[in-house]
Formats: sequence, C-alpha cells, structure tokens
Amino acid sequence: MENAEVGLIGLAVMGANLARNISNNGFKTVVYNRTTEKMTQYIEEFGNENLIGKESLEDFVQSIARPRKIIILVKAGDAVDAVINQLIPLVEKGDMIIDCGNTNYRDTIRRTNDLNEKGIHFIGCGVSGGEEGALNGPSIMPGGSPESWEEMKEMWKAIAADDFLGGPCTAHIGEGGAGHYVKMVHNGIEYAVMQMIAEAYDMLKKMYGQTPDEIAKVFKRFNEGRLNSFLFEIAVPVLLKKDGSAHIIDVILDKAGQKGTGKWTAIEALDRGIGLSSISESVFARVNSSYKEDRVHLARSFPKPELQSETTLEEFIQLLEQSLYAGMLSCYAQGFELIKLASTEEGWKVNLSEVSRIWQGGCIIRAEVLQFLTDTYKASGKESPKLLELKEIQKAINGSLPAWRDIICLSVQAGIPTPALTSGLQYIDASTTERLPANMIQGLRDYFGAHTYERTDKEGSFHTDWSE
Ligand code: NBP
Repeated sequence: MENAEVGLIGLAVMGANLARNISNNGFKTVVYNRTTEKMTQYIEEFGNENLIGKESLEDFVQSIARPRKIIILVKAGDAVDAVINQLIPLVEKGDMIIDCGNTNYRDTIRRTNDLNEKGIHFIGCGVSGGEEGALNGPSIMPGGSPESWEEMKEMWKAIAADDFLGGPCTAHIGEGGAGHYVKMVHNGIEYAVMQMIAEAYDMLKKMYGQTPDEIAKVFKRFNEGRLNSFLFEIAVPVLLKKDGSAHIIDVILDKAGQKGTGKWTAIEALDRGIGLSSISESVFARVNSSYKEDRVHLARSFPKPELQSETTLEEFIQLLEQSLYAGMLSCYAQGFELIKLASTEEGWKVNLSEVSRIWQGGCIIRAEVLQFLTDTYKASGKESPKLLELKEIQKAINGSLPAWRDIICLSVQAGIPTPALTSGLQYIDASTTERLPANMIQGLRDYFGAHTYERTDKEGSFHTDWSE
C-alpha cells in the first residue's frame, strides 16, 4: 500500500485495537511498533488491504500521504518523547503527530510548543473506552489546532462511538492540552463513580447482609432506571461471576491501586484552588485501601457498631438509588467546574455541553445522566454555566437530598466509610451555604499570625490585637 491515510505507532492493547477500528472504517492504515515481532504477528492476524505494517520507522513515515497523520499509542511519559524525537527528522512541516495516550496535559502543552516551532502540529487526544472502545468506538477528545481538527475530523467521527442521538462521540475540545485535560477529568469522575458504587455494595453487604447475587439484582434494577450506565452494567457480572462455588468478588483482595489521571485530577483541583471533594476522596479511598495489614490489625481495636435502624431493605434501596443519582450529579458538577476553570485560565474555550455529549458513548463513564446534562446545558442558553445554577439540576439534587442525608447518617451510624458519597453531599452543602464558618478561621489566623481579615460591615483589611 502506498499513501496510507494514517499511521499508528504502538501495538499494545490500545494501539492494536484502534488501528483495527480505523482500518475497518475504510481508512488506509500503516502501523509500526518498536518490537518488530509484535507488528509482524499483528499483521499476520489482522492485516488486510487497508492495514499494513512497516518494520522501519523511515519506511513507515514515507508510506503516509501528506500532510501526515501519525497517531502515537505508547506508554505515557518518556516513551512519547522518545518516539517524537525519532519522528522529528522524518516528518515535514504541516504533518500531524497525535498522542492518544493518557498523557499529562502539561507534557502536551510542552510538546505542542516544541513542535509548533518546527511547523509540526501536535495533538493531545484523550481516548476513553479501554480495549473494547478502541476497537468498536471510543469517546475521542482531541485537542490541538483548529486546522488539525479540520484535517482529522472525518476520521475521528467515523471511528468514534455514537451518542444517545446517534451523533459521533467526538468534538474539538480546544487548543494545546485541552483534550488531555478533559480526558484526565473524565478519569477523575470515573474514580468517584466507581467509589460510590463500591460504597453502595459495601452498605448492602454489611448493613443488610446481602449476598453478591442479591446485590447484583439491586444494581441491575438501578441500571434499568436513571442510573443506567456502563459502570452499573458491568457491576452486575462482576458480582455474579463465580470461581467454583465461590463468588470471585468475595475473594478479590480489597486493595485498589491509584496512579496517573485520578491523582492528577485531585492535584489540579488543589493547584487551581477549586473544590473537588468526591474525586479527591476517591483517590484517598484507594490509598487507604492499600494499607490492608494496618487495617486488619486496627480493626480489632475499633469494633464497628451494630446497625440499629428500622429502615427496611426496600426502603434502604430506594434511598440508595436517590443518593447515587444525586452523588453522580455532584461528581459531574465538580468535574465540569474544574474543566471550566482550567479552560478559562488556559484560554481553551471548552464547550461543556459538547463534553457531556461526547461522554455519552464509548467511554467508561457513559451514563444516561449525561443526556440530562447535555439537554440541561443546551436549554440554559448560556455558554458553559455552573451546573448547580441550573434549575433542572437544582430540582434533581433537591429531590434526592433527604434520602442522601439519610443514607449518610445510616452509614456513619454503622461505621461504614462512604467517603465519595459523603463528600459529594458535603460539596453540595458547602457550595450552597450562605455563611460558612470561615470567619472563625480568619479570626484564629489573625490572632496567631496577624494575617488580617475582611469585614462584612466595612471595606478594607483589618487586624485586631486579640490578647488585649
Ligand atoms: P502501554 O502503555 O502498555 O505501552 C506499550 C507500548 O508502548 C508498546 O507498543 C511498546 O512497544 C511501546 N513503547 C514503550 Br513501553 N516504550 C517505547 C519507546 N521508548 N519507544 C517506542 N515504543 C515504546 O500500552 P497501552 O495499554 O496500549 O496504552 C497506550 C496508551 O493508552 C497509554 O498512555 C495508556 O495510559 C492509554 N490508555 C490505555 C487504556 C487501556 O485500557 N489500556 C485506556 C485508555 C488509555 P514494545 O512493544 O516495543 O515494548
């Protein structure tokens, strides 16, 4: 094949599946992998007239029609720099290098600036959906220049998943690091929603003695309603699957790793100075889970109370459904506020309605609630408003608040940690409280450090000699 329409470097899980998706959609694709054997095996299995491999990077680059579109799907970090440095002497002005990995957006900004100086477009592009999404249609979040979007959009639209109305789950997110930033926040929301599902499982198990099969039934019921989502859908088989007579879920060690995008999202919130409690708490929940030996040891010294509740199982399930719904809305509200702030500070002009639309299909956090968010954003007639300011969102959250408070009370009384659900509620309460006790903090700070304070009754900065 001469003049491939697109080249792809990196044939591990994501690259191998994305290249098949691209070529299956009729785009002539050439692939390259550092370890040649992996490429030849791949082409033996999947190669066809639209999908070929090259052993040398030079031949690979030469076989792509100009302006070249070269997708990189290698391990995020140094490997991306290594591949870019190998490509620089081989590509020409106007060519496009697209990093579809889970790259930190600050690296993307640096690489964009470096390559711009050489006349090469660099596109940081978030791709969500894992192996299955990469093959059959992921959610695609491209950053980069508007020109590169124009060049690439036909392909992105062809290979992306569909939203609820049949549109493609892709849109130009914004310049520079915007695409990777939105993907990072997507993953942060993924952390929080997964943690909420885990907390719901834990409460049903420990407070009501529900078996995995019984909890699967509850989650199946949730998934048939407004909580319908990929994560609730896959929670059912995760609960039901057996290894011999034992449910696998019962023998999986309760330690969850955390690194990369969830942690970056929490750090971003701290760096930019914005509340992101559910996502941050979900990262900490995984950190806490990793101290298994300590927990086992300390559990003997801190016995948990017996639940003294008259709430029946059915009542509890109904309260839980409402809490999870509002909890998910709270997660999205937090994530979208972070994107909005970063977009303003970085000048990206990210369209939040479009973000909620392109997350409706292909990606891990795809959920029916995203259709509600897209509709609500659109109906507001405003450009990227704060979600909590929109009447429909207020109605949905207010409708669930009594149930949510009950669930948190019950979990606290039973000594069951629910950091994501609790902090989601705290986020709503803190964001909607007219007068917070920060006045007390300001008084204390001024006492010990003469940090000064502002007043509600007059302009200016004040200091008091408190000891007098
Ligand atoms: P990995 O992250 O496991 O990376 C393996 C690939 O990187 C192989 O092709 C390997 O080549 C190549 N590579 C490495 Br490592 N160092 C290299 C170097 N110095 N030069 C050239 N190639 C190098 O692959 P993945 O799991 O497919 O993920 C790819 C990207 O997509 C990552 O950023 C990941 O975070 C992101 N992502 C993954 C998923 C998922 O579900 N796995 C989902 C969404 C996003 P070799 O064969 O020669 O070792």
